[in-house]
Amino acid sequence: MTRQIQFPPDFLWGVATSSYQIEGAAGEDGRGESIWDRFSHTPGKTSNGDTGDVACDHYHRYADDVDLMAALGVRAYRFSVAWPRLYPDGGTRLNRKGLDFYQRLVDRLLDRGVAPAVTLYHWDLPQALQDRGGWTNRDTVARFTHYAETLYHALGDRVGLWMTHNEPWVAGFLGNFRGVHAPGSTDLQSALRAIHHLLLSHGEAVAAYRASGQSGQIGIVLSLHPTYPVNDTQQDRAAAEGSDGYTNRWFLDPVFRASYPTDTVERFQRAGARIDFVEDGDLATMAEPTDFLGVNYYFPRRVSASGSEFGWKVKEHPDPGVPTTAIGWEITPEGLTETLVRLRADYGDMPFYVTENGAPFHDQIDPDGQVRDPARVDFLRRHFVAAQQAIEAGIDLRGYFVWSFLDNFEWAFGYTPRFGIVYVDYPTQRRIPKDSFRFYRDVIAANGLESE
Ligand code: IFM
Repeated sequence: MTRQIQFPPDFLWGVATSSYQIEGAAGEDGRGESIWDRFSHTPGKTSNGDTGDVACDHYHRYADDVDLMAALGVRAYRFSVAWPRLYPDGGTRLNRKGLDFYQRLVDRLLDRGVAPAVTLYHWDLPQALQDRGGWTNRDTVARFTHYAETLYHALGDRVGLWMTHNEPWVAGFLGNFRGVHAPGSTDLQSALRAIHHLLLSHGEAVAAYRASGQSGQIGIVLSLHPTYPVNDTQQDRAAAEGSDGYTNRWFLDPVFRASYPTDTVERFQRAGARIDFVEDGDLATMAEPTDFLGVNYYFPRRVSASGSEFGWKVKEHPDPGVPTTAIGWEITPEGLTETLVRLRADYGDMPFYVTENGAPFHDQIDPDGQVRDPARVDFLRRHFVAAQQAIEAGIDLRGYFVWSFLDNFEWAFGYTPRFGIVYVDYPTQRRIPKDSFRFYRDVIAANGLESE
């Protein structure tokens, strides 16, 4: 039996991207080098040696891209600003041409009836700052606040939705501990220090937004994963709790409780780390009140006890028969509902946005020129239903941003995984809306969908 499900009348349907993944124009108009330029140009760091030098050439094609968003009917577009376009050497010398690009983009969006939603940091730190220690250097916090203030001043009259950081777990742990993202270091102590400064800069940037007198909303975006024990044993349940501390609570607790989770602190200390970077007042700053939480949801983690560094092991491959995306991520829409319900239970009632959700599949152009992506349509349909179930459970979910508008540079995976609802033919830069684009357009137009 099917039934029509509806979303609240002012639900903010959107799409999301980030600067380094789509803009290209890496050396244009005075843009400085970012840590992702350096990392992707280092042999062996990305699939096929792919870089963001050209990406989707959005820097030049933004006007047409915005027109396509308007045709989709989205009410908002979440994009990030490339810090090294504004401050090429990471200091205080503003590169006007870099800022002008975002002025043009915001104007175009508003002209086409799409609300801009700005992420301040989606991982492209100026390399000049990395040369001075990057996020492990406390001074980067002040540099970030200054950069944020420039944007509030320049765009604050037209941008009503701001996000300080995107997924500090990825920037912090994948970039500084696992070494698979920029800047590529592999030291737990550096990662914890970097994360502390990322979260501190979040709090400082929120305070600076309030001080700017702007009346929009500001929050942070976290990548959150429900963690399940592989077996229902005491050991695996403890392992899942440990992994939850590492993945989720290490970020949620500082932002919403002004503390680091004690059990996770102890685990990191047992692995040799020192929590010696917290200064007086830091925890209060990190918990500066925000207007919403942005949730990026992709997949759950299944965890078992092991003798590894922290005492747990995340299952790398789902069991045979469990549906996955093209890069092996388990597809579990109910994990989204569960995440939102858990957040309210543990951190209180607050407005939420799903700031990213989407999936990579092996898309191709059919002989008739169309791109058919039924797996993505099904993925989105089931996750929209999961979001609506959260709303039915009383969660204050305000909007949903599909990742991603365009196929783009998927970091260490390069261009092979395609996440877009618009196919990008990289040799020609032609945009081809996929079936999922039309499906999403219809959902937005109806402000709902049919569910089984
Ligand atoms: O492409 C990334 C994005 O930059 C951050 N969130 C997850 C996406 C898919 O991996």
